[in-house]
Amino acid sequence: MSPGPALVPLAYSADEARRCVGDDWESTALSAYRWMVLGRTLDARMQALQRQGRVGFYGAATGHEAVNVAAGLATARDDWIVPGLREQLTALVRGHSLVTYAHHLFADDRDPARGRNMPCHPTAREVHYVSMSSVIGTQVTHAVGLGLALRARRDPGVAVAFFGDGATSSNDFHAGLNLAAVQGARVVFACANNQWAISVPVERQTAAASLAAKAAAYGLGGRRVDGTDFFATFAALREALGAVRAGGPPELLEFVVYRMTPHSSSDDPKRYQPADWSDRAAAHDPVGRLESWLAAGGWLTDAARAAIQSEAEREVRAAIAAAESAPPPAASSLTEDVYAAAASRPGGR
Ligand SMILES: Cc1ncc(C[n+]2csc(CCOP(=O)(O)OP(=O)(O)O)c2C)c(N)n1
Ligand SMILES: [Mg+2]
Repeated sequence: MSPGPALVPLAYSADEARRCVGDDWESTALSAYRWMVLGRTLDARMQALQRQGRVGFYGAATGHEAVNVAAGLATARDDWIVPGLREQLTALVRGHSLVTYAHHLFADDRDPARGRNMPCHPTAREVHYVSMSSVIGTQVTHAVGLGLALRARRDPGVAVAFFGDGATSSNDFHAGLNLAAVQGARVVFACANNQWAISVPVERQTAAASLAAKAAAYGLGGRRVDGTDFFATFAALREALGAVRAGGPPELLEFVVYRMTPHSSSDDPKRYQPADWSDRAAAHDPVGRLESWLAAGGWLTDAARAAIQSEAEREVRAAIAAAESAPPPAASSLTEDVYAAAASRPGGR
């Protein structure tokens, strides 16, 4: 086998890392790396389980880990995550339990949605992680409504609306950015541009020079950020969140990432991606980039790296075992959580 392409290195001095992340940059970067390894491990395992028929559906976020972890670490408890299709790791970083997430993936009786929602569409109320909608773009306007409510209630939280490059062609993207700008919603728009909307490459999604450039049409600021660079991503999110929290206008951040897996377990990218795509994506692997930066600086030894990897595998295995031992929702529970109480019917049959 060929060794594969060289990683594009992260070129930060320790001082620059401190400027991006803060005085605790070393522990934050290590913690980010741990979470990124967990996300990567979870994706690999779940894609395999889907192929074995043990979970019904899975959408990996492989390649998006730096954005998802930075969002988990840069947001505050009061903030809200309104996800696109791939931000489950953000919910975990914000404190959602991996075991509960596994119950959701197995659609069992301990799934908070009790198997009613499609697997890989979690909701995590306790960490302000709104249920994912597969209907592309609709969450953008939901987040704007949330951001208006936060402002009206003088709530310190900020809503972070995630969406993909494909969603920038949806009506809701345009309506959402316009409304948020005009009304001053407390929202940060975070576009994870993984360069594909299933089989449609981003070049066919827009003729604009960037997705960030679209912000100008609504009178907003837009920034294009390397979403495979944890430091740049964290700094951009922290700055945007701080500015909106301080009463500034909404902002659009475009995180350029590389989708490293099929769109979902129902997709076969060999039918449409160019042959060199996976090599290009591998060169921008966010986990590998942070890992080699940490190793080169002496902050991550081989032994620590191996320990982090095996701990992630242990955690994922334990969560799967817990989920596989839980019963499915009883058929008789089908209308529970739908009606407030079973209505007694006067003169009913
Ligand atoms: C309104 C709507 N149209 C089409 C689809 C089918 N669909 C599911 S995912 C997807 C592509 C989404 O691409 P993008 O926004 O870039 O997000 P990514 O999957 O790359 O994270 C499409 C077209 C849908 N779910 N909703
Ligand atoms: Mg996309």
